Amino acid sequence: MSHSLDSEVLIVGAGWSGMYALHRLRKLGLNATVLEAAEDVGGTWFWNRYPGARCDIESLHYSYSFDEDLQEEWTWSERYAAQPELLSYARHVADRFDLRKDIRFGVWVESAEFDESTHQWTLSTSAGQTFTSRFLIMATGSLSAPKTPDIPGLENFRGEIISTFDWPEEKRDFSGQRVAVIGTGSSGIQVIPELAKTAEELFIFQRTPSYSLPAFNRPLSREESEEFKRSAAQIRAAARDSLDGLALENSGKSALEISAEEREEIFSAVYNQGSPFKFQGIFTDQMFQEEANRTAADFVAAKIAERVDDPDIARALTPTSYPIATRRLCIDTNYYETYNRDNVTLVDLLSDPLTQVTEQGLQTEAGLHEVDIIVLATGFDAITGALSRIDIRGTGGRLLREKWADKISTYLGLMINGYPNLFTVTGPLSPSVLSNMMVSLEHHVEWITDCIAHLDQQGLSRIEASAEAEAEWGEHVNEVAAQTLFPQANSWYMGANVAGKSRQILPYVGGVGNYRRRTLEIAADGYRGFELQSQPSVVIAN
Ligand code: FAD
Ligand code: N01
Repeated sequence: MSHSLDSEVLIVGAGWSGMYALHRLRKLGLNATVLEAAEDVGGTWFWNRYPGARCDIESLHYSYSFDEDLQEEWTWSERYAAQPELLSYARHVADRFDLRKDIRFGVWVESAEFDESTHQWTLSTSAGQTFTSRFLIMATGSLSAPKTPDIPGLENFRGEIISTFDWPEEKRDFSGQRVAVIGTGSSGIQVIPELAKTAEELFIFQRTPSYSLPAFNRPLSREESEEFKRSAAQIRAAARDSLDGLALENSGKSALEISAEEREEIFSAVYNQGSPFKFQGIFTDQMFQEEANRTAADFVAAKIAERVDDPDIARALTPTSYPIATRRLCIDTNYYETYNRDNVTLVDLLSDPLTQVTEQGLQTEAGLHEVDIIVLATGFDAITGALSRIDIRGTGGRLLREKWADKISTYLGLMINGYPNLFTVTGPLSPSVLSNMMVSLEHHVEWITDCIAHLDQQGLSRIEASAEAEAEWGEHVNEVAAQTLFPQANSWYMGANVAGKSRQILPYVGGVGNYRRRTLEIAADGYRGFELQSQPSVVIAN
């Protein structure tokens, strides 16, 4: 029996992951099509256009490494690039590798169904189109499904509601406006100082405070860029072999086995470099030992107190309910200083809870805050949300979100038992968001595309993670996390920010280098833990 297919491989998403997957599949001689909801490439950097949006990993490192010419010809203007520059880079990559001709934009994938008799996936879109392929790569992003905040009465608000995730494309002027921001995670922390510059009044509704370090962002000099490019091969290799996809030094010391003076000196030096990843790992025991972690938390708390004039506001801005960096350590430009402005008010929802949104504004127990605009910086259904909101049906027609209702499980964050031929880029239980994503997603794309090419060469066309391998990987992920402080926080890393979601560690904390070696060994060992089969004959349609 033969079947007609639209593509050998369908890729959902045209962010960094989907773009690179398309490029690499073409190089391997495979036919691929990308389906993307947005009207252009860029993913995260297409959608999150709010003022102040920047990367928190230095641009030089947060860029593709797979093509030396691309690396050579692109020059970043700032240490931490802003969203417009990151989007220009994505567009440049799309043009340079002529990617757009195989990307269908404005296509929202609603469902995906595996046919056991043909070993094919069929995708349906919101416009009623269907696409068929042998392999499906979900490059749908870890932070691309915005959370619907559970705020009573939001629908009654008469003014405008803007989300940081889907910021309007046209430039907005907030002068003369009373603006509320709900949420003080990384997005809130970046947008708040920008809005404060022009808004007549800015009210910040904070439930859980974040720890944030100053970015010390600055223009990048030509010399720095050239120096990076000269050493790029070594830097990139070290990053791939590192804990977090960044070739960062740590002190090699325990925070508790040195004098308070020496500890302070080391913290100060790293703090002044403006690198949150470096700060959180500067001492070997910081993420493992509460007392060691507290030394870092105390150091940052003292900095918050220095940056904020009013001690009561500083206190309210200082986290107390979780170890530092077990929720994302943020990076900012003038965030805490913004609270010293006359037009800015912090509303601490822990002491003055939000009761409802009314037509005029936000009602807390203490009173009504009348505003013209509400900015939602309320976060994402992270890591699994982009997959769970699609009706993905695997063997036996089982919906993926149902499989994941009680426990989120994958094998290596690359494949899921019951969902043959479906690969996830930076999927749950892989290092993903706890790393330089560029390093992690390049590795996943290379692993996945090599796997597809291998199956092709061997005349195989069905691959599925075994239930045993998936269970063992899940146990390993939890065991490694249990040695750290991460499980102590109600974070999105733990799935704790979405009601009803399984509470478990979602990124793999065992390190990028270790993880990479393990996945490569598994592939070299004949894809250990995966079941491979041959298939019915398939004809590719033109
Ligand atoms: P995405 O960029 O999220 O792209 C996924 C794409 O899939 C999107 O374009 C989306 O429209 C599309 N898609 C999803 N579902 C569907 C569907 N059903 N149908 C059709 N299309 C669909 N990481 C870092 O390492 N460093 C940083 O500095 C950093 N900064 C960040 C800043 C912000 C504001 C955010 C939100 C995230 C940041 N991240 C950062 C994480 C960031 O998401 C990744 O670095 C990276 O951009 C992920 O690329 P991706 O291609 O895997 O996913
Ligand atoms: O989302 P978040 P984000 N009522 O989940 C609050 C990356 N990123 O978009 O924790 C009141 O961190 C919520 O409070 P609480 C980065 O990986 C990077 O800011 O639920 N408040 C929290 O304060 C980051 O970690 C950058 O108590 C409500 C906030 O909303 C990830 O994306 C920039 C609420 C959400 O914070 C997500 O960051 C931006 C409610 N009902 C994003 N619901 C860089 O710097 C939620 N909140 C590179």
